Amino acid sequence: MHKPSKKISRLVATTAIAATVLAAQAPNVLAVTQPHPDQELNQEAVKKQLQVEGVEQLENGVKLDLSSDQNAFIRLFSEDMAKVSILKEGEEEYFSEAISKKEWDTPSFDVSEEKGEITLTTDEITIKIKKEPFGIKFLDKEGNVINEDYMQNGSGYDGEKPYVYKKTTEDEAFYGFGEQSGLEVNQRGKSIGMFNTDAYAYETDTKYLYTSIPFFIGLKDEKAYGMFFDNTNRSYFEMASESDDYYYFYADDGTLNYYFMYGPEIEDVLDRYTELTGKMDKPAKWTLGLHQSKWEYSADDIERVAETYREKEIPVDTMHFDIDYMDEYRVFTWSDKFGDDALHQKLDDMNFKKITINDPAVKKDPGYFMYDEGTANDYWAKNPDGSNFVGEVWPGDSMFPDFSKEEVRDWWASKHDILFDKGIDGVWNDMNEPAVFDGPYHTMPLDVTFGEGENKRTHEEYHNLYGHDEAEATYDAFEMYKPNERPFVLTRDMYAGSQRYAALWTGDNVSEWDHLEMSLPMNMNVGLSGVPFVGNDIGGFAGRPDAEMFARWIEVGAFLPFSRIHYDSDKKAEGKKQAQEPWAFGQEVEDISKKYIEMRYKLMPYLYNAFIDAAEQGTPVQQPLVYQFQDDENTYNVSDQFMFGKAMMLAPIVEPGQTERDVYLPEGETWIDYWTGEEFDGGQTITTEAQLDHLPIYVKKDSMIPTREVQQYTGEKPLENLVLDTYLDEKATYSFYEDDGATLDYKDGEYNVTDLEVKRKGKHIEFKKKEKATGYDTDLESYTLKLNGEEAPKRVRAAKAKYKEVSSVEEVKSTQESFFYDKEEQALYVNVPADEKHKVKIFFNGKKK
Ligand code: MIG
Repeated sequence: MHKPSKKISRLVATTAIAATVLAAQAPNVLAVTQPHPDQELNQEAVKKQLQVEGVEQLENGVKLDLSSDQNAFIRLFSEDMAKVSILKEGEEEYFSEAISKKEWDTPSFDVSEEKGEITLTTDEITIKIKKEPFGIKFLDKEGNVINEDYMQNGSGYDGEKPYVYKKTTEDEAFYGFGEQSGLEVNQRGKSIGMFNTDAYAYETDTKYLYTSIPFFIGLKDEKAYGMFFDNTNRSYFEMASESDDYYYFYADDGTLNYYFMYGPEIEDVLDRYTELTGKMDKPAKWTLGLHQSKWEYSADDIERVAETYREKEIPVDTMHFDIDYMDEYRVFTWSDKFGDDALHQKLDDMNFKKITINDPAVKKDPGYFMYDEGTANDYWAKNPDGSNFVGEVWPGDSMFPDFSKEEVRDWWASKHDILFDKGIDGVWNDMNEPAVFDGPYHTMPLDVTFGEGENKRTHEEYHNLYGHDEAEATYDAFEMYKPNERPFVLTRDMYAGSQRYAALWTGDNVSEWDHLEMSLPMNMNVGLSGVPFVGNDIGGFAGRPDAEMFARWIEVGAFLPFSRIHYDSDKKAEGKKQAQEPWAFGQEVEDISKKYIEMRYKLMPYLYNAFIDAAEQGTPVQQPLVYQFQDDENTYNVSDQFMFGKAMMLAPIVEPGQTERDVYLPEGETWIDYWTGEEFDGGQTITTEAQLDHLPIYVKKDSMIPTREVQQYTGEKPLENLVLDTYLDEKATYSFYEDDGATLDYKDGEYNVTDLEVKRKGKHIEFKKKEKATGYDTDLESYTLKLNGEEAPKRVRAAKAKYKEVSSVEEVKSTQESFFYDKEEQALYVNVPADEKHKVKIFFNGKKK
């Protein structure tokens, strides 16, 4: 397999030192924490194999009587997805909170049995179940084996631990697994653990991070399948880490059940997985703008930073309020300065959106309404003896809401008017591992309990769901108080399915080069785990970047799905007072920041549409190359390049002192250097220069990228002119979605979809559009078709109407039925009225290009 060469001086040692220094300064609260030691499987136990002793056909699959008093249920949820459950006597089939769709229409299928093998066949997959020993094989309709049990060990329980062994071969790649450290996108060879952990200043080899998504994609022979191990306990994935012949996954406890879904396209796997676990909502547009944040901004700082953005005309939408806004860290309270209406008014007047952090822990403080109400109603997590669990977090001794109870979630949601009444637009959930400073391994003891009666669960089982349920409660607050607004919840902790409620930021990263590098594969794998809305603290949270690092980071940061500059309090920054706003590093870096942030705002229609795909099909916004190019094996291990939406590929510099890098251009496309217009064939590695202000970007030929004029904040100006930045070979198309970007009115059909097409037809080029949905009252007056790399035209017309030639880009945008040819740029601009009924034809002098 090809791997683009890298000249890396990895700063692992430096990061380790930085983390230790930072941790040493405030040992109790900031130590890099790890959960209790990993539990391993007993190798003797997993050799014991199960036998099938009886078969019963079910409405949607089969039930098998297994030896050792176990039962297996293999159910078909669709023609390409099956759920496998292996249960001990008396246990019921299980759905965790991850699952948003439980009822599926059973696909038509056949069952047969011969030669000790049971076969289930749908139109898309075949499942073969071997009876002695018990083992499962999934095949595609051509009979290729897609995935099969590793028969030496198979699947079952080692005591309380459910496990599954699968066969693999050296060429199989693995992606997904939620939020993972490391510099590689392909997770093959790794030992992965899932136990939500407050991992302040984590490193490239930290095993446990904040979020657990026990889902992955296997890719072999260019065919992809998904595997979702729905078990909320701490789980482990040994991905060919011990042998190239097998991988296995298991959990500390709980039931054995997994979903297998077949692609063969990665795209289809994700679409199906997010049908099962839910898709993200269409986001409010403002959430896609830039966010600015710092722990320990004073109220004055917030105002001053907001003003400076506007003065310097660097686009930004949102200021974040970190924990200091509260009255001594009591959740749902405001301290005088931060609660001052004048501050909120000023921010509102400058058209800022505002997000407040919120922590789960409630100060143990009789007389404080949250404590009193929660105590009176019995809302807290409990010790095994039934008393309330108390643990230390920011407010000191605290209680932990039992978010597993609907009643508690409703109560929590109902308190958000305290934030919303100040005009807060979004809520940021932190510390929801939950982090407990004085608890074992920085969280609660595993025997703390949640729920009651039948629903009672230990912390051990519930741990990875705590953040998920808090996110749901927060999401519910929007439904309660802002019923026609699109919610925005940002969370640090997720389980599978949390994308239904929240966006994810990847916690307390560090201002180190390898963190910038690591952010790429990390986000790409989060995206391949059903969570498109992800970002990392730009510039790094812990520590402080230097000018070069910040410049390179903002170049990537401007293209993150969730784009926020956020940094640690000065106390912990090793004495450095270096600030992390775009202007804090001198003029050059300010200019670079502005250039790329403006580019994000220009690309807003394209970015918003990428998010529409995310909401409708589970499509990641920041994609690894393999997502679109799974037929090109050379993409499988490319970890430092990514697709930003469908058409743009970014190859950032993520190492110090570098001014050039190698770029792999996937096969099957022609690639255009976004800055120079130079064309390259796909299927090769090129070397490109990249001075400090230069982010290498390549566009797929035959693509159309909708852009608009820059705004200082989203919603500053109506979208009246849409520029279709087009790179044409034969035919470029775009299906443009538009709605108000803020409310839920799209659910009542208030949206537009316009299919746009530009086609080369011999000596002329034709532009046409077709309205597919017209429910939204658009402000759009015209399209500016920008054709890159074309000759000067002879004439442009639509039916009988002749478009007139004008002499500048400004003029072409302000007139209609006009065109302008920019000789230097070799770009042709044609302004087409939005209500143009006819095809627009562009004629050239010369021969067909
Ligand atoms: O124990 O609220 O990850 O973004 O600034 C630290 C203060 C608590 C951790 C979050 C970080 C936030 C910080 N929080």
